[in-house]
Amino acid sequence: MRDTGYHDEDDHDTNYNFDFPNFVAVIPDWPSPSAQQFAENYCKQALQNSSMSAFCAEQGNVDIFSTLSQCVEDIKLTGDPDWASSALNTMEQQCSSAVLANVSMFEENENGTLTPPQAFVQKLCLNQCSFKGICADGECICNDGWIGKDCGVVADTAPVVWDLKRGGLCDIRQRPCEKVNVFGKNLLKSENLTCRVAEASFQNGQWTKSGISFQTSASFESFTEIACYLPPPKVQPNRYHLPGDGTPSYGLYISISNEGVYFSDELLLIIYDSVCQNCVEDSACSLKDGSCLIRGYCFQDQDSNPDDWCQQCLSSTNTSEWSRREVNQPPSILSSGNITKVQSDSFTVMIAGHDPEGRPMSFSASQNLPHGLSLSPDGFLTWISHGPDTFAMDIILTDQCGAQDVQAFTFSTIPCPCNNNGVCVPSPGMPIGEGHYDCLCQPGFTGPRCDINTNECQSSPCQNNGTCIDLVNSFICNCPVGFIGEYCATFDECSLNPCFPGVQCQSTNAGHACGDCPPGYHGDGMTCTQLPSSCNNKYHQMKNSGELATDGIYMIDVDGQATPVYCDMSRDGGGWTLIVTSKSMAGWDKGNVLSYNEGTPTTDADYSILGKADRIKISGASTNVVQVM
Ligand SMILES: [Ca+2]
Ligand SMILES: [Ca+2]
Repeated sequence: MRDTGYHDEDDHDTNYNFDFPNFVAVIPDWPSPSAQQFAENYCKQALQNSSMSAFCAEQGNVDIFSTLSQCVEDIKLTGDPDWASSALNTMEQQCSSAVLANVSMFEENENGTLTPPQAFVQKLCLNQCSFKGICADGECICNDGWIGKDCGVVADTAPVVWDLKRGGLCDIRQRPCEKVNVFGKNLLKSENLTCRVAEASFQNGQWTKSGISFQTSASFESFTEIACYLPPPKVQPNRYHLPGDGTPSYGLYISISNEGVYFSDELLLIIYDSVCQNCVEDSACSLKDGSCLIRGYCFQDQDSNPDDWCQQCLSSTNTSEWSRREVNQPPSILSSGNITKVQSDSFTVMIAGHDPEGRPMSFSASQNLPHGLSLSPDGFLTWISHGPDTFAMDIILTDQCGAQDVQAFTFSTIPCPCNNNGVCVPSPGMPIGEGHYDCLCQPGFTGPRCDINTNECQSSPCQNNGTCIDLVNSFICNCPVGFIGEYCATFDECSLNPCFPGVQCQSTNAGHACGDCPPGYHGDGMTCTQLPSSCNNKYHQMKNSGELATDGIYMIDVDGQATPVYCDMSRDGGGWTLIVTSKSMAGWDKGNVLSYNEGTPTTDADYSILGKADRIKISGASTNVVQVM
């Protein structure tokens, strides 16, 4: 199977334009009267031999005499009796068209379908069997010595060839050169149609077969044209990168055979690369001016070495080897040589470069870079925060062919311009490495450089005429008398002096809380009353204030401590302080006899404040301080 992508077709050729004004048709005379007589006899004989002519004459739809005169005229013009078939074919085509157009002549077959008349169909034979056979049921039966579908080929003879298409030259730049058409005669549409190919090289002034012959497939194009399929061409311009040498041009001897036995003469096909080869039929190919032939591959002047752009074909210098590229512009570094940052910053900046020819480039530094600075070959320069503060070096940009640009670079560190511990951050949208920084301020500061203390009193946060004092990221309210709280929002109940004089007042969300009453006083802090020092004192206080003193528990002051005691206010004039009650013998011991159940004075159960008796007695202002029941 052939590759369907094959395009070695005629449409690759430029059209040939006839030069009409200079074209003059020449109609020849008969060379002799006998030649005219021969032609007339030949054409009559051809008409008689034609299986169709009698049938068509009967139908009356063709002019047999006109066909005869056209036949004679063709032979006169060409001088070749083979042209008799042209007039006969024309006549038969007219006859066929007329018969096939006249449905009334059609016959019904066994399937009931109308078909052209059998008498007509049986007389249709290719090329009138070349007058070398008879037509039977549409097939030629050839005379002895003639073969082929139209009996047009002499049996057991080789085809005769006279030319290859395009003069036997195939330029690999124009077409794939995988096919060549051979012109000739005695060509047979045979299953065994074969081409034979043998490589040739130009030696000792002529093309000589240099390889073995082998057969390739062929296709029948017409009775005068055969297409031969060729092995893959050795001229392959795009394989320079592969090992081994290439082939700029070579020859192929081509011959054809109808049946694979009798081969025609050989015709030479030259396949070549027109980039560096001048080839003409049958001569050696020569090197074109302005080209190079390197390792067997063709290159034009200025062409680059596919493996190394820095080399090119300079035919004026060397046509067989690469020359160093004539013109190579150096690249240039486009970035500024000053790179600046604050100490704390780290960044990667791309150094821009340009090569006029757009060839690959690489960046390098003129010296070893200190820790913290790095430069990649594609121009990415990284400088990290703990790198050097200042540094200077040359940066070199080298193109593929070694041409260079050198630029001095200085790296410098600037102080961070942010005040009050503001943090430097790169300014968004600004080029990196040019010292553009914004400040990220600590809370409480603002301004481009964080030098403005934000006024937190701006919103007048203090209520009730409190005075706001601005601090860093905060404020204090100095509250007027009567108000407390962060915002002076709470009324200060203590300002109304709700507590007993000398008792501490504590403002709370719920109101206020008073502290303990002073020593010698008893109460909740708001109200404190001075305690008597004995029941006797209490008796007289009550008596003096007109109160009725009854027996019961009262608070008295013992050594500055409020202490509950039982006072007998009725017996023997009243004002007796109960010291001991003993109802049982159990429970008493040496340890508790001085103070037994002293918090719960009672006359009904065991109780003792003997340990305090002396002090109560001393403080008692008058008599009857101790009663033991
Ligand atoms: Ca360059
Ligand atoms: Ca502030």
